Amino acid sequence: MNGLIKGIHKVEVSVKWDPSPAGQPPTDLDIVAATYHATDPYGDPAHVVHFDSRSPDGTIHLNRDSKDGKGFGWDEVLTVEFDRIDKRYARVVVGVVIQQRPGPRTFVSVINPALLIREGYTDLATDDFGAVLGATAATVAEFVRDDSGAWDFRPGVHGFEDDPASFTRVMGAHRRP
Ligand SMILES: [Ca+2]
Repeated sequence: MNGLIKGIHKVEVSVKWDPSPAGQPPTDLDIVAATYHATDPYGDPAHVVHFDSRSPDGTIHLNRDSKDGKGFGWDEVLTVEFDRIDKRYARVVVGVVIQQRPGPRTFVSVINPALLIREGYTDLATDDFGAVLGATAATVAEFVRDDSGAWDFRPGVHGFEDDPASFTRVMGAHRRP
């Protein structure tokens, strides 16, 4: 499940993890997404979507948010409706950030993290973040509009080890081929 997948219409990006052990600070992961202009696909994001900030056109939104990983099923779910994204935009990058409050944390201390990207009932990609244990954040999906106007999905988890406060600003360039 690691090659290019062509002709994407609507996807769900889901993340789950287990809560911190009793007595320890909560573990909080956040799904974020950024949209990029066709004229500058690796530059600054046109807009960044997180739980408190859906995309202005409503094509990207977080359906579910968790601050601690408690509860059953997927803790955070982001939906992207590619067929409705304006032609001005040609690229969408999705990432997962670990909150660094109250203390620094990387994936090595997140219990049982899991990623699922699917379209309808078809799983497009899964991951356990095992290759990015030292990262504070990671890009987990890249979607690019091709010359025909169709959207392609490029899977792959790429770790980011700097201060995640800067992650959403640079995560587009982070996946430059
Ligand atoms: Ca969260």
